[in-house]
Amino acid sequence: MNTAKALSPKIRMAVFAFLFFAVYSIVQNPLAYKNFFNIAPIFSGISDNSGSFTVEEYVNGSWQFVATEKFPGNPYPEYRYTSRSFNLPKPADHIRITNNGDVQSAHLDKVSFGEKYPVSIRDLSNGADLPLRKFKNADYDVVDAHNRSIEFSLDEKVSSVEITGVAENFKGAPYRWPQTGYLDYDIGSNKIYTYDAVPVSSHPYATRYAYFSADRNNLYAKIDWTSDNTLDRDGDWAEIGIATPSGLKTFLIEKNKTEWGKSAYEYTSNVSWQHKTYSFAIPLSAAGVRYDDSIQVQIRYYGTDGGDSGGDSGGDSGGDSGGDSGGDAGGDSGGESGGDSGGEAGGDSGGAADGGGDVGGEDGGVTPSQPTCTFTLIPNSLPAQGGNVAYSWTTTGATSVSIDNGVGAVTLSAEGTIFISESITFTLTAMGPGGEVTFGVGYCCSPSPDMYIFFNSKFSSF
Ligand SMILES: [Ca+2]
Ligand SMILES: [Ca+2]
Repeated sequence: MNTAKALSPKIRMAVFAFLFFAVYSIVQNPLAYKNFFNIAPIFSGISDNSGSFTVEEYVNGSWQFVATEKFPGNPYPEYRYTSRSFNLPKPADHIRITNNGDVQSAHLDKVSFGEKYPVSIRDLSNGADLPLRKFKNADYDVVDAHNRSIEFSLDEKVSSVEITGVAENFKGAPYRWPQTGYLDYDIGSNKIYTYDAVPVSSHPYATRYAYFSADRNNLYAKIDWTSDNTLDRDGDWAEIGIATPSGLKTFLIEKNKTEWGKSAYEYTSNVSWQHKTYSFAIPLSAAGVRYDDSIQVQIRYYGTDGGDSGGDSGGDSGGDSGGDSGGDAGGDSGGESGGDSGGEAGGDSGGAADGGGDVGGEDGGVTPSQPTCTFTLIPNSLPAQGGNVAYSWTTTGATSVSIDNGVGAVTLSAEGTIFISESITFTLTAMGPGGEVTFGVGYCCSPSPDMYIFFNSKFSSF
């Protein structure tokens, strides 16, 4: 089984399910524990965290193999990507660089040919011409190269190519801003918040900004997530949680959830590279708050740009903003695919479980509520040799809960501990009258030396 397959969303969810099952099983039946570890090696391929690019050149009427090399990500504060030079056996004016999907993510930052520049760069997977400027500098302004062949055409022959990029599996957990507690906001004021957590994934480190404002109808928030320089087709999302007397209300934006705003992949004045932004417009009535109220807010973010939730939290810089946070929603989200399982889970804190959180707030009245699933794994990272993990899951609106890959039904909620010693993901599906939700989470990607919690689905409980 190749790594890409092992890490496809379905499989990740499936593995996640295993974890829960395993934990549950240990409590209920020691034999199941054995079964769990009999299954676990299926996913051992995940531990090889870096993927490769293959270079080919067009000579004598056909494509000729030049080399295949790994392009691992580097730890902060190093430059996050890898640079490699390749000599072409024969001078050529067409060069092709391919990632074969051997990992979850691959990006190219710079491709150069000595002093010569390509006249066109084409993504052969869809025939699209790619912007030449993105390849000129190693500046984190990147193009998605995952499972793609990209062809570089020059108007004269060259004898070498230098590639700067990264191919790797996802790492890191969703960010929580602030790490604990809330941001304080007076509805109607213009306020800027900043956040400075270092990505665990190989995304560039940069201060993130959130601009809050409001009018009599809506709360506006533009989140400038400067560190997410990747336009990932699946999995990028941002969520705002507002503390209210009746509990935390959450508002999620991702590809198929645009009720509360839109995402964009754009340039802003805060960093030089293209990156993700999210523009929220949340009706005050939907949040159950009023103009002039003082509220408390949290922000969640995941964009394959993932954090170590044990890290530092962002500060509340509290400046007055110019109020540009209005509804200037960008429009990249049309290019992102769904992968929306609707699942919810608690995050990095033990008390996160709050299965009742309703993301949408679109109460249909007569139709039963979609089930929700909340679960927690603690801690957020494990040493390479593994460690004990506390798990728990709860569901609401579910009449049955199952874990796939032949595991079958489990209880509607459970908790316990389990020893994890390798990268693994678990998937749980909760079914009820209102539908079904699936959620996956696990530990993944242990290049050196730790494993980090990996989520393949958003969670809406704070
Ligand atoms: Ca670049
Ligand atoms: Ca991203």
